[in-house]
Amino acid sequence: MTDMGSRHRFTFGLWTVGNPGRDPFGGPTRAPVDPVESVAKLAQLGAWGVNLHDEDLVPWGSSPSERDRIVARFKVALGESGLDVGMATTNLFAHPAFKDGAFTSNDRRVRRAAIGKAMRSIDLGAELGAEVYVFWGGREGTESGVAKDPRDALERYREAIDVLADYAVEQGYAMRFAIEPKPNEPRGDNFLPTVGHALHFVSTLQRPEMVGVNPEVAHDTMAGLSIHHAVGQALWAGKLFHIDLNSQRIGRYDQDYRFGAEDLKECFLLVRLLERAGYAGPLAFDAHAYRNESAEGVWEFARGCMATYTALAERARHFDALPEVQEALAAASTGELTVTTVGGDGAPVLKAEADSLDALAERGYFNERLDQLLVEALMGVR
Ligand code: GLT
Ligand code: MN
Ligand code: MN
Repeated sequence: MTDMGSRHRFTFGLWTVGNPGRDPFGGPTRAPVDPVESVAKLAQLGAWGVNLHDEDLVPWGSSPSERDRIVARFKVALGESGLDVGMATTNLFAHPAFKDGAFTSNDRRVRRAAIGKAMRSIDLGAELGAEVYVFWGGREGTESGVAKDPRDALERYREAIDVLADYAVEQGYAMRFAIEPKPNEPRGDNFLPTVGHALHFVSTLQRPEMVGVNPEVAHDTMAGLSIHHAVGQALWAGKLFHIDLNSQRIGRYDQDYRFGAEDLKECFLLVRLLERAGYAGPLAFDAHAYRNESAEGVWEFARGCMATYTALAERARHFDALPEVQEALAAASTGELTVTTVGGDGAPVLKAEADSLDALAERGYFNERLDQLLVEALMGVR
């Protein structure tokens, strides 16, 4: 925990440490937390910054003067604590008008109001210095698939992001956008359910260079997918602009547990990948404390997220420095995957090499040894 916060830019959403423990079966179990208190507490714990929805800071229905007073007070808190704002986003899911979607609502008036709300929120993000602006399509989706042709919905989604990207550029804001995929919840089926869907969507935009993705561990895990592979593809595409870290069991509701609370092996692979890739963007914890925790447990949760990431980064460095791991990686031919396959050879040469398949089938890849080394390094017994 010694270098916590010095090298890694850890951030927490105001909605994460401020989560009052409400769930579909019961009301809050914790009192609301003042964002100013969250900022002070997170700074003490070694975080680098905070993230927010418009409504996490400025309650819906506030007058313009109340808004200005709240934002001014929050800026003072940021200044005093030394925390930055990593990412900002718009709440396009809580208001009942968004029950059929925001950018993809069938009602054109709702779509226009949603774009207007996002514009106001982008102004707030810019005022607070957010470097990334996230779009999580909370209510963009369906329960009854017959009600929306997905092609029309995606066209309207694309139109909204194009308009908002133009808006941000016209205002001279430096922020980049990141699309956050999720397979389901709160809708029966969400649009842009996976990192792959989002990456393709970005390639259809008018300003594709300005828009990347914000993968979340829990969201790919809900669908039974590998977050390690999803983030790998986002990095490979040059599109990892932001990341939401937490934990989740496959096939459950959106659990948003403390990072590392589940599937430590996948967390290890993810952290090792981020560290080796030199990812320098914010490391956002989008999770919350268990519902049975009191206020004190919230800060234990926050400390745990950062401690686990830091420890996994250390374990990853340790793992790669072990001579037996280097030997096992060589035995698995891991490095050979970086060598170009064809290397200028023509079709006759490649066709002739098809005859070598029977002989090639005999080799082993020694993955058992390699994977056991990973498990032992992770357990700290090696
Ligand atoms: C909400 C959601 C998250 C998103 C947040 C941004 S809000 O908590 O479950 O995954 O990142 O809108
Ligand atoms: Mn998230
Ligand atoms: Mn989530």
